[in-house]
Amino acid sequence: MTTGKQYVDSVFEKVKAQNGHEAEFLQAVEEVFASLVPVFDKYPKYIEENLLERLVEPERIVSFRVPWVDDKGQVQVNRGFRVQFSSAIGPYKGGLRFHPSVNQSIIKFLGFEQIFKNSLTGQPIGGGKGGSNFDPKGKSDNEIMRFCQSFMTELSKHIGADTDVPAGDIGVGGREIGYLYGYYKRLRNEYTGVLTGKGLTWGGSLARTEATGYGAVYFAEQMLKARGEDFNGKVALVSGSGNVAIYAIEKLHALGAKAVACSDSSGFVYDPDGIDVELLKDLKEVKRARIVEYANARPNATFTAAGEGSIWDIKADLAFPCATQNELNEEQAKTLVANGVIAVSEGANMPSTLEAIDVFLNAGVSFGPAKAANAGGVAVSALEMAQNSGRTSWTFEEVDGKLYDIMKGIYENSAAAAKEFGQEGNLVVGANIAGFLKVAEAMSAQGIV
Ligand code: NDP
Ligand code: 2IT
Repeated sequence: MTTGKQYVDSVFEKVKAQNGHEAEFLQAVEEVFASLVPVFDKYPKYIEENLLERLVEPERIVSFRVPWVDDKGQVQVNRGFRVQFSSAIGPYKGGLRFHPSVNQSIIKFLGFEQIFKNSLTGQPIGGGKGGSNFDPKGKSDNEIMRFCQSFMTELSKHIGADTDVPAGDIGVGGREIGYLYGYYKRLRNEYTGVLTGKGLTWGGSLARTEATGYGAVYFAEQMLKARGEDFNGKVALVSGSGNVAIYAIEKLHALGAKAVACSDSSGFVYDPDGIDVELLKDLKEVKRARIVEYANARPNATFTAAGEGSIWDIKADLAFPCATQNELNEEQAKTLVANGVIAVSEGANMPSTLEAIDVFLNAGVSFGPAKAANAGGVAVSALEMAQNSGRTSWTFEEVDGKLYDIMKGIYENSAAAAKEFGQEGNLVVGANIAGFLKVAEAMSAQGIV
């Protein structure tokens, strides 16, 4: 009889052979696969159904040309993607990322993670992701609009409120969702919940903007509670200064912690008085400024340029990596541990390297993996879909209350799965298993598709 380990290893060998050049995708797959070995020992029928090899192959990948004209009249070309990874438990759901680093490996890793994350939310949403290597930095609003319209011209052929519902991610916020939505509506003559993260006057949900950051803090609150701790007086580091970081900082302050640092790709700021969230919002959401401007505006804040130091060198109790993948490595994890960090909650997708995760787990740090800790954003996206379908809208308190309950539920289910499969306290294993089981049951019931 094939053991769980033999099966998982053999599928991983095939995945490596076929996707050897996709480093980020392989990293995400390796972490999940390692967790699932005991699941296949317990449910050998999933081996017979070759469920893992089916799950790790995207149902569909669309890659397309995005031509657009810049303000100088020059023709530009970017590459667009949509990876429709798994529709086992609902329509494909996941964000769009606009960043020069975007390639098929990045979108596949994000889409793969999204399957398990979306399952963990308890909402009926499958996994997908998309984006482009377009760089929004320094572009005018008109250039952004023309790019979004060209991108949607092709994307519109593949999405739909019951098929695939994109949202934002790095480089895609309210402005971009607006341009994308307007163009979808024009092309289709349909007013439908085809995107989430919409504005409040045209079908958006209250608390969606805040959801990912707030959710990562609600998740951390559960981890702290399990150790008999709370946020009072705790010092936190939050990397990034975009959508996720800003609202993580806001909620940390509301719950009694003090976030003293944040960053962007140019460097980080340290503000011993606590990050001024209103100033940060004005600089990042309104002025689209660089983070050095924060330090220029605050008497005690300092700026350190990227490459001249790391945000993770600052002494703190809590760390919230909220910028991008692989932004926290083994050495930095060791520094955080040496400086007394007790909990890490991943607001970004795959921000910690596999080696960094091992450092945290071995040191007894409470570690909230991305697919659990940052699931609040997509969870509220699913609530936005529900409101759109019901042609209704809920209050901020109602949505925030549901978000809180969902994050608490994800923590509890992940902790319970870890315990059941012999890895108590390991939320990486717990989240992977809990997310997988629901998808596996659905796939098994639906036959070989
Ligand atoms: P934003 O575009 O709003 O902000 C991204 C932030 O991360 C910016 O401060 C950006 O700095 C920084 N950043 C991006 N790429 C890099 C890089 N290569 N090196 C250093 N810094 C970088 O994105 P979000 O806040 O929405 O997303 C942040 C993370 O959270 C991503 O991993 C995303 O996938 C994840 N996430 C987002 C959700 C959402 O609802 N928005 C939901 C769940 C996860 P700069 O401006 O200099 O590029
Ligand atoms: O990574 C993510 O979960 C997101 N970028 C949010 C996806 C969504 O559909 O709201």
